[in-house]
Formats: sequence, C-alpha cells, structure tokens
Amino acid sequence: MVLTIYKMDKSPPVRAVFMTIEVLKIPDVKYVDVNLLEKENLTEDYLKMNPQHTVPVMKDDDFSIWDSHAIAAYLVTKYGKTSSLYPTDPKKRAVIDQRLHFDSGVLFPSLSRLIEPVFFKGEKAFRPDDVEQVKTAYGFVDAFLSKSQWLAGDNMTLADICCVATISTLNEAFPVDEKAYPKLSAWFNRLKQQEFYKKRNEPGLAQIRAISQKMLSG
Ligand SMILES: N[C@@H](CCC(=O)N[C@@H](CS)C(=O)NCC(=O)O)C(=O)O
Repeated sequence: MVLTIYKMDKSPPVRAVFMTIEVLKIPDVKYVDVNLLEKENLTEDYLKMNPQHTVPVMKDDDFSIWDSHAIAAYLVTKYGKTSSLYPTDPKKRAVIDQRLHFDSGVLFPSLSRLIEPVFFKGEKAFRPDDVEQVKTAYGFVDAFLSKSQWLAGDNMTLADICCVATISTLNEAFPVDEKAYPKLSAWFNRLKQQEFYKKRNEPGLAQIRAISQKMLSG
C-alpha cells in the first residue's frame, strides 16, 4: 500500500496536507513534485487524476482524491489513531467543517486575489480593495477565536491546520496586525511554536516569502 502526495511545496493547501501527515505521524509517504509553471498539472495523466488540475492530490493505492480539506479529512479517518483532529461528534465536526469551508470559500480566494496581480501580472503593490478583503477575513478569524484558543473549540483540529496554512501565507503579503486582531495574532503565534508547523509549513512558506520580497521590491 503506497500513499502518494502530488505537491508543490509553496502551495498553502499542500502545506496543510504536509502538516496533517506530520501530526498523524503517517510513515512511508511518497511525494511527487508537480511543477505548475511547467504545466505538469495539465498532462493527460494528471487530468485523469484531477480534472481541476490543482495540487495537492492524494493517491492511496488505486484511490485518488484532490482538495486539501478532503485529503486531510480522509487521512484522519483512515490513519488517525484518535479522531481529535476531526471528531465524529456531529456538532464538533460541523464547526470544523464550517471553518474548512471558510478556508476554501473566503481565506484562500482572498489570498489568490491579493497576490495574483503582484506575483503574475507585474504590479508593484497590492490593490487596496484586495487588502480590505483580507482585513475582513482576518476580522472573521479573530471573531471565531473569541471564545476558544483554537478555531473549532478547546483542541487543535484540522480547522487550525488548514487555516494556518493559508493565513501564514497571507501574513507574508499583508502581516497580521497584533493590535487589530489580538486573538488571531495569539493563535498564529501558538501555531508557529508547534514542531509540525516549523517542519512542514515553514520551508514552503520561506519560498513564498522570497518571491513576495522580490516582487514587491523590484
Ligand atoms: N481548494 C483547493 C485549492 C487548490 C489550489 O487551488 N491549488 C493551487 C496551488 S496553491 C493550484 O494547484 N493551482 C493550479 C491550477 O489551478 O491550475 C485545495 O484546498 O486543495
């Protein structure tokens, strides 16, 4: 049985899957690099696995699935010795699912919208409207954290892992202001101290940092 992840290290959803694998301590994972600039995600074989041509994709024997949130949930269900990252209790799981959909529907689109003009269209500053959208998203996360230390309750869950992959990337472009978003800032600092974050999020994030600095300075 071989678990394979098709990946590009700087991608936030890929890093969410990396961190999930690290927390679950899944051994013997095979990694395959997919170079998006070289259009390796548009080959016939890749499109057969994932017609949406995104990374990450996970293959577990003859089963394949894409979308970091679906992959992370599958990994916990199949490989998690305990289910605390994604509990089966309907209410607890519903809160986690809401945060995961928030990541897909609000955080990640805010990130794409913010960085694309600078990273891919040669603009030298972020557009004010896009920055406003990021501020709104940060405000939502701060509100989610008003009653608990973690995004979906008193324990760290997939909600924290998936959202921090995106937020740490947003933070490289538009840093989280500790005064404006104190709860978000404290949560982010808490995650930055975790070994799984240092080992599996930080390296890809450093690549984003380098690109961001180059694009904004040039
Ligand atoms: N919701 C997806 C987003 C995946 C995604 O958009 N990945 C980007 C890289 S960060 C990608 O593969 N883009 C290439 C493309 O859309 O063709 C997930 O969580 O996996």
